[in-house]
Amino acid sequence: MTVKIRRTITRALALCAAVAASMTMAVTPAHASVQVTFYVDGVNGNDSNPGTSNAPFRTIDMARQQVATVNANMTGDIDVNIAPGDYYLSSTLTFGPADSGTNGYNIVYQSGDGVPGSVRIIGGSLVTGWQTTTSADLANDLPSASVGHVFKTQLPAGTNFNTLYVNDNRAVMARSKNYTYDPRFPASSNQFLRTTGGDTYSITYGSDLDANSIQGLVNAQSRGQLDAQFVIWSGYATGGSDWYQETLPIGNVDTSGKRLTVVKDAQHPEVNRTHWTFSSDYRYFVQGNLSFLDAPGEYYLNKTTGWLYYYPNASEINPGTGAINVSVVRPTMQKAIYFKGADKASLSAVPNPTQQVHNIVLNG
Ligand SMILES: [Ca+2]
Repeated sequence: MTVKIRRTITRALALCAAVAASMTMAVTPAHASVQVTFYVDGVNGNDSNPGTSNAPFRTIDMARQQVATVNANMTGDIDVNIAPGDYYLSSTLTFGPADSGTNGYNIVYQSGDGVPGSVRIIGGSLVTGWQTTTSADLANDLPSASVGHVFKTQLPAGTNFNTLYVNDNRAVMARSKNYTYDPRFPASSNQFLRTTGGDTYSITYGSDLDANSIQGLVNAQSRGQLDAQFVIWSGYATGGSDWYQETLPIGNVDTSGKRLTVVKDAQHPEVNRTHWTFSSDYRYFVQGNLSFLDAPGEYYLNKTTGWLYYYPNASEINPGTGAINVSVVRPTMQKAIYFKGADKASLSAVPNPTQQVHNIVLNG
């Protein structure tokens, strides 16, 4: 029966379902009597509702708050049935000691339909408002061949994230050379550039870094919007050590010396200082500049202006309207769910169980 149900869920959810199923087996005790059940429905609910099946809450956090008003002396489990769907959090869902079960009973947060993976709690927000790029974007260093193919949308200025999810997969930060994937050699088959020299804080580039990419870096620097990085296989200069890679923010572009220098902190010279001294023939690529955005699957976020650019694959375009047709999620927090007990009085103090988080079950 379980297998049959799972076939109805999408491939993207399969991993979540598998993880949730294993969690369920590991942590769910024999179900005790139920003291009360609250209901959450992210579409039809309202946080001013009482949280009944006919009048559910909208958010999981409101259910958490209500649970904390009735869990002081529990007479059975408290269930929170969450309707299937995506729950985009506006802030980290945090459980403290006061959210714990008491008298040995559990607070059980579970998918309302009992199908593992049908409820997805997402620490990000949907990106909408896409528009096509035009020749006007050439002034922002969009490559001319990408005009019209790349879409863009305005996020709040100062928005800062380092990964983007498109249809549940991580998109590629715009880079040069372009990303290629070979399952036989997932790291070493990537296209790369080669350094011509360097030291512990910088590398020098050769003619394999194209003029358009260099110009894009220079322009970003002159605008005060340089947020690119170089990613370097720093273990050995030639071959080997594909597992050893560093991503270093570029603080200065010097075209006369053909040098990319990392962001340095005078008070903390260890920051961004590589473990090895760079020299010639190190493999690397650069990422994080609009001038690098020339391949489907790449994105670029200008962290100063908040403009986000994405180059969709052909399958991500509505053939009838030409509009972009993807689910894009940007991370908005580092932690989606957080179980936070009180700090101990000192490192050697014995933990106080009443100040720990306990008897909370996430089921499915
Ligand atoms: Ca590229």
